Amino acid sequence: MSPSPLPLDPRPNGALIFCRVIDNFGDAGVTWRLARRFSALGIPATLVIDRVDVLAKLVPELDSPLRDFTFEGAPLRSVGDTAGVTVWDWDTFEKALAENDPQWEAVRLPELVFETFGCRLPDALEARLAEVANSPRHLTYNLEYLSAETWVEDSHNVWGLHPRLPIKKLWFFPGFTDKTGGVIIEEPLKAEVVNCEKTSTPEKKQTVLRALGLHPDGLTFFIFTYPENDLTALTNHLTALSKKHPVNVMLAPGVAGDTLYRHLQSSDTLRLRKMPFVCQPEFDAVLRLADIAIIRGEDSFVRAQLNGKPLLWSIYPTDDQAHLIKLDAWLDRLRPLFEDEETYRAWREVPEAWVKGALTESAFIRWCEALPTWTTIATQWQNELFDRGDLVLHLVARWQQAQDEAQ
Ligand code: TRH
Repeated sequence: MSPSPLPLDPRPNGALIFCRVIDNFGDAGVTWRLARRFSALGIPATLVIDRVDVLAKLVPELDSPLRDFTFEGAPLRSVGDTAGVTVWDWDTFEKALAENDPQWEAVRLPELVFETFGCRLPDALEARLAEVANSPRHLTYNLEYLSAETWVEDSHNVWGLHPRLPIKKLWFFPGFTDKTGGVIIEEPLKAEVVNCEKTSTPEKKQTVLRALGLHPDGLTFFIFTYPENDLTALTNHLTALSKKHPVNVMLAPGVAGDTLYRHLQSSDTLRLRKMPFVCQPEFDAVLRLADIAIIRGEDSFVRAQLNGKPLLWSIYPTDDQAHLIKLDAWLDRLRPLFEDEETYRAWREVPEAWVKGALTESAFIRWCEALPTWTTIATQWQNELFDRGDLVLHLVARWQQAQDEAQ
């Protein structure tokens, strides 16, 4: 994929994105971001999701009386900075489609369709896709989970056939190399990051930290993690660190955040702040305020990297231990940024130990004290991600390529 900015003409006439929420916020978070990005590029986006209630946590506009319309059979239109994205409840959409409801006709079959994370498209939609199977203007993607593993490059941009119908789906993998689709990078984010670098001063940061009740010169953590992580050890290590340096901890809402809050509340050396659940653009701003992110999932993990933050990745633990392989693959990807093996080892041992529940106090404190080095690496990595380009522009470029091939 070309890392250069891509012209948007010709442009697809719309994107229809399907999402089933497995658990947590990741599926909703990624597909919402995807829809917003299409919309911002002037490509009307529709998100069909089976858990509007989960999405509503990320999009407070959905958590309004308007939301009821979803359950009465009408599409729910979003407002504010979400303008342009139409959200449908999955069952309502499927019913409207199967019954040939005029509301469905209002949506029409846009030229880009997304099955995300193997969620399976509704049968009635696949029947419609079969009707346009010979039109190069229609492209159906199967957008997969993010992984830094090497096999992803071979599976990216590969066609898959439908077992019964004459339709093809293009497997598209987000990723960290030029042979993958990259990650979602909004234009405003890049502008905000550059602006923050240009205009941020220690005094401005101190003012914000003070306003939040935090130490103006504290080493500031943002923590969004899982209850499965070793929160007792983290409590002890943060407390020990705060006896040597001023420490601030901003806690994301949730079970792990509540537990850490209870544990850390009694510390008189550390400043603590429970954060509210904020919308996605504000989530970036919170990350930028932090010096270190202890971050989970897939989308938050990417945001910490795009905002140039050193991080400990609380990758979602799975019983088959596949998460350790995924973590290793990501840690491997950053090796070229380090000048020598010793520094690289010192960096990588801490995220590995954190996920395995084996992080010692001394290793944690050493790692935090080496923060300037990790920040330099995180900034280089951030620039590499920016240079590799935005996933949505790559998706559009692939559709444009299909138009060229058809001529
Ligand atoms: O919620 P998650 O843990 O989701 C994860 C991932 O999807 C993972 O791949 C999956 O296997 C697992 O669930 C089951 O973490 P994630 O992916 O970071 O999603 C959180 C979303 O919530 C992300 O879009 C950022 C957003 N968010 C906000 O917008 N504001 C907030 O205040 C917070 C805390 C999160």
